[in-house]
Amino acid sequence: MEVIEILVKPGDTVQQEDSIVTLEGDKATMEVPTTVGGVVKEIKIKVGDLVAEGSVILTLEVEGEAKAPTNEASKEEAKPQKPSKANGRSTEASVEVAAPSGDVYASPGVRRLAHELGVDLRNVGGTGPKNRIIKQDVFAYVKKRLSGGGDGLQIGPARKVDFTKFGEVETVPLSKINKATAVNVHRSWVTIPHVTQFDEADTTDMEAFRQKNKKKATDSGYKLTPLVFIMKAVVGALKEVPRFNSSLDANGDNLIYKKYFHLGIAVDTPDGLVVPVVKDVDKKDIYELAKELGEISGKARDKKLTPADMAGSCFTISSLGGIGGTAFTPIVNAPDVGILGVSRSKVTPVYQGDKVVPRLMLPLSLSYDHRVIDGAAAARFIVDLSARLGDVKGLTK
Ligand code: CAO
Repeated sequence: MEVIEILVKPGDTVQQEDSIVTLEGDKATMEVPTTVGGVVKEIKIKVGDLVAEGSVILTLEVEGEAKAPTNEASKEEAKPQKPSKANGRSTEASVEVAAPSGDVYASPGVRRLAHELGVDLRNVGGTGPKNRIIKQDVFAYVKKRLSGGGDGLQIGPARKVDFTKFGEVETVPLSKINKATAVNVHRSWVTIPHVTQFDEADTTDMEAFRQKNKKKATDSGYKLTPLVFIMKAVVGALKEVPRFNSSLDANGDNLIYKKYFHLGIAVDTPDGLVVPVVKDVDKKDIYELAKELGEISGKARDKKLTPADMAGSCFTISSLGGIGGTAFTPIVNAPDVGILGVSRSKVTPVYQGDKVVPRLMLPLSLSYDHRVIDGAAAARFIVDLSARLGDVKGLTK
């Protein structure tokens, strides 16, 4: 902060809270008040000087014992200097007045009030002279917070637009499923800090196995798709990184680790997205899973899923691989803490040593709740998952 004006001179008498100097920082100009009254003895700075928090600005002769730091932002004790008995005062002392923190522009009284109320003044807008924060600003801030208002979540109402002004339209009511999805994804989106980690798994061997064995499934009336291999691989990764198989309790104080492996599977239906749950995936082989997946996705499309069919997921898979796309950022299906997005696999030239070979690479997008999962754990999870998808023997034994 640069000193741009000195408002007092030696010999002046100042009262507590009188401005003594004007400083200019990056964002604002601030008048620095003195926290004690007295007679200005010596000015320690000049216009153009750069000062930091705690720099001594001037010394004051004060009546009585100098005891407190003269500015709250300076945490150093002001030391009495050469007490004298001049002017008939019983005790006199000198104190140093120091520069405050440049972050906020507020008097010591306001800082004290904010401290007592637990308010971070950096979040409070100042309405006093030169944007100085005054007591009313602190009270207004507290009132707003108590009434549920927060700076970050203050979203204005949706704008009403008359689309017919621009062309022909058709209005169709949202389905119940659409509305329920909207509530759930919105809640997750605003309450969960999401991060998405990407990777690619080499599924060449897995696809060879699938092609060789898919007739076995179709003969029995169901389809063997990559998804069931992915489900098995996810269970392996959940066992390897158990934090992904947990949920935060309602208070956010505890993590609940699950010892079962139930996977939510996002299913696209004409009425919208539903997420039935395949239970105990660890105990079923790929053919059993393929059969069950066929049954629950059929039930979903026929609107026959019960609430019990959709309860109890540990982790969710959203597969868009049958449709296309290279990657996406799925929204965590709370109270799960992770969700795997699967996109369409593609034959890709891959270096193996010095050779470039065609490999079938499967894109994976892992979104997670960053309150629970650290980036390193997520990277470990996706690396483990990719390795499992590259080892078809491990998935089918
Ligand atoms: N890469 C390449 N091909 C893939 C693939 C992938 N990742 N995933 C599936 N395929 C293929 C399948 O093998 C199948 O081809 P074949 O018949 O030749 O074997 C074809 O694509 C269609 O598969 P599918 O979609 O019918 O079956 P599935 O087991 O992959 O998926 C289900 C089942 C229910 C998950 C899926 O039908 C569905 O609804 N997906 C949409 C989920 C969704 O909407 N997610 C978004 C939610 S918002 O996050």
